Amino acid sequence: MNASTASAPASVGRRFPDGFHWGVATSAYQIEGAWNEDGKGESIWDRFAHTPGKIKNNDSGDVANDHYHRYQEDIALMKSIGATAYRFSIAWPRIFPEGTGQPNPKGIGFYSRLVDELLAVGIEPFATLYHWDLPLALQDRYGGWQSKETVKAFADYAGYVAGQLGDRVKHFFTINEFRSFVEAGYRGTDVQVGGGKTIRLGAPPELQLPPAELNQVRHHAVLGHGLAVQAIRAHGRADTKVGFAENMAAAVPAIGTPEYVKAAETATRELNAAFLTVMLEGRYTNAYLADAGKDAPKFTDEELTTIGSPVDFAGINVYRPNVYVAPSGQPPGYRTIPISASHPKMASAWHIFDPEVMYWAPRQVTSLWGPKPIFITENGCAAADTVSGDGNIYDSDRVMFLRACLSQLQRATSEGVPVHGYFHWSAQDNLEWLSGFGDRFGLIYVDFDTLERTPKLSARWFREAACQNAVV
Ligand code: GBH
Repeated sequence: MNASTASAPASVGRRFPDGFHWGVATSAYQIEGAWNEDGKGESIWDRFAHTPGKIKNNDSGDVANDHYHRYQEDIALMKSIGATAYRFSIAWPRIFPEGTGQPNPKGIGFYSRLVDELLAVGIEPFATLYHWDLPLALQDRYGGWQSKETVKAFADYAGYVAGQLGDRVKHFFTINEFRSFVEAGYRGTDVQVGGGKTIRLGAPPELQLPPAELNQVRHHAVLGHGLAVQAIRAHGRADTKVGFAENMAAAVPAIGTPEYVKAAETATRELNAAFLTVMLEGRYTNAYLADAGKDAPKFTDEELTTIGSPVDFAGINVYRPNVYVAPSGQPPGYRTIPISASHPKMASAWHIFDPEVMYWAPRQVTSLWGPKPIFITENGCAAADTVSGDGNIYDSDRVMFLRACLSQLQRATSEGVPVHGYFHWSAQDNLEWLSGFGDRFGLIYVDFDTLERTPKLSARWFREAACQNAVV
């Protein structure tokens, strides 16, 4: 090796396309606190968290990161770690405390100030309209997403927000993780964690619906998305862009040959039939309808057209492979391979580790549904972060995870897969739903006694990568 090669930056040749967004992501309930301030209504998560025993250590989002009061400090921190984009969510019950009716000016006022502050420091705002904190009134009155009343209320709320913020927010995500909130809230999800073991995830409203009713809730969720797309287009501006942020079930080919790759694409299309696939195709797959039989959702052609309303981009949250796939001569043309008991994992029980999913997931979205812009709306991991004697948090496992995942994402962009940005989950440690404050996902460490924030080693990595627009 000559001197000039030895001193060349390691990132040469591993760059992302020009204009790539380096973002961080959060959600309202997980960081804001101020759960009953400035006229905010109660959400299903407020009620759930206030019920003893539901969340680990009885933690709640009552105060959380107190971001509602510290948003300026938090934006300055994001800037300091190199973020050029920020994906936040809007708490529906701040805007419409009862889900419908008169908007609460103080609610929209908070997000308006947040957006102004982001733009002032040069961070591009990306807003998610639904990250699971449904107004409790809609749950109590209509059974939440079991009813089309909730679907309609969501579209009205989405249109209102687009009208208020559309002059400054150019990218809206309708709903975060259809698959997660529907399956955990209305079915009670079993997740494969390797070695044939499963864990059960839950969420409000904690229902275990029979198949026909469950399929109807799934249908209402994507219908809500479609109506919201239309409402956002009607009330936004000419340059408003809209899409979804879905936790797609990702099928990874066990071996990288054309037969396996094809089988994995087929699997991804079918495993996402009720959510991603119907939103991008405007139809349910034949296999989905045949499998559901008499329990298939009730729908009209017009509803399918609404669900398939053209989006400007596809947002995908990518954490883990859901299945490994091999080809099969029998329908459906693929078979799934069990995940080994000793498969590498990150700290969360569900978090099977395989960075290749960051290559296959966006590639499959492109090969199955054509070259539309893609955002990785979430990727990240929990880690056992501790503050060391010198005050630093050396999260070397998260750095490993980031470098591995972004190497695979860069592989995808270098082959022409149109990924326009990456949002790390999360900007800061926050309320990890049922796991409370124990599962830390942040680039920035939060001491939940003092609320002091400290960037971790991974934040340093992120800043370098963002600055060089490359894997470092
Ligand atoms: C995301 O999903 C959320 O959007 C975010 O709020 C959360 O804090 C973050 O991830 C970290 O957990 O998807 O089939 O592999 C949250 C919950 C949904 C992640 C279910 C684990 C396991 C089943 N998740 N998932 S699967």
